[in-house]
Amino acid sequence: MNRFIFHCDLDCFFAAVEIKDNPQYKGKPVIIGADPKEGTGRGVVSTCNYEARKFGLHSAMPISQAYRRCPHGIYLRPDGKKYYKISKEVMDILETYSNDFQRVGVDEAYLELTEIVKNYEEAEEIAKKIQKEIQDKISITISIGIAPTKSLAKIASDENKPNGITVVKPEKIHNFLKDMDITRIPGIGKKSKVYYYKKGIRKIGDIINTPLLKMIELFGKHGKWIWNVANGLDNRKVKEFHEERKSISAERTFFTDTDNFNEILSKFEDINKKIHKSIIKHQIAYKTITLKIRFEGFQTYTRSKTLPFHIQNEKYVLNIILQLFREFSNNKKKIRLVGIKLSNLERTPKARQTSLIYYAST
Ligand code: TTP
Ligand code: MG
Repeated sequence: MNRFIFHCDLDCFFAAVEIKDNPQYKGKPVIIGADPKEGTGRGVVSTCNYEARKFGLHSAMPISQAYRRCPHGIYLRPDGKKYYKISKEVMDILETYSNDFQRVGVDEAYLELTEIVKNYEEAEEIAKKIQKEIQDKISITISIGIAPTKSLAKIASDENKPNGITVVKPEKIHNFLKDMDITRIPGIGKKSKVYYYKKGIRKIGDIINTPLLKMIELFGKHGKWIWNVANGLDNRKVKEFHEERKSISAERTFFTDTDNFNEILSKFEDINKKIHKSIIKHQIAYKTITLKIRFEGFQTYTRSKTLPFHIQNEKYVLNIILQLFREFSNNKKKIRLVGIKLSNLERTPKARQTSLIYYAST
């Protein structure tokens, strides 16, 4: 089945926000980063707009070097809070285009529209709508790559920046990739490139023309992965939270150590509510529930229960926590901190809203 995956990446993000807030900077080179101190400053460029890139400036370049190349540029310090707020506004818009949404960084996200559009033409129309909505509401531009896999969509969004849309149909993958330098594949940086270059692999076409077994023999697991990427074989799903995320947890320290059960119960309820807000928002289910408890004197214990399958049920978690807590009820010491952790996560819109009755016997 054909998949329609979008990778959306804002253009020169930090700089774009500053230009939107200060229209007088438009058309001038704008550099966000450390203070250049007229060429003697330390630190690096965070990002710069496309006008500044014409002078060879780029992210991570020493700010002193940037200043030498472009002394007439507008140099600004980054304002993380402001960028985070705008990032959230953009993500809130993107999220409305599909349930399969995954934010991957401050300015990039994947969307899967496989069940929403019928062909790449329709997909492109939606990409135009996304660009327009972000331009109209937030006044910044975004580039979008559309392809049958996540890795190809990411390569595509970078192809036609700024404000570009690049569509890679399955039958065009080979043509699209063959002349690109291998560093266009996410995960091949300046260091690993040297390794591939030495063996004569410079263009993505060289990967496509090398048999898979040869790639594995030469480069091991990583060789296999990039061979798959280059051949359009990457079946990773678009998830709502980072694949690396292993657990969701929260803990609270009491203002003064306590052995008052009602106080302890109310803390568990608070923590549980907080965690479930995020659990529900991101449609995550969990299998393992862990209680953490710290007594005065800092002895800390954890106790877990793993269920037979994934659930999403706030009341049930509280019951398990109280069950696990019973073991400590005779402890004479006062409690300093309590926490709850949910792990063994799975992203699922169908997270089972199980009833307590079902679990009454477990
Ligand atoms: P990127 O998406 O890599 O860069 P960009 O949005 O500025 O430019 P492009 O149009 O090529 O996408 O990173 C997003 C933001 O992250 C960027 O605006 C600033 C920040 N950043 C750094 O602070 N340091 C870095 O080295 C990089 C790469 C990014
Ligand atoms: Mg970007």
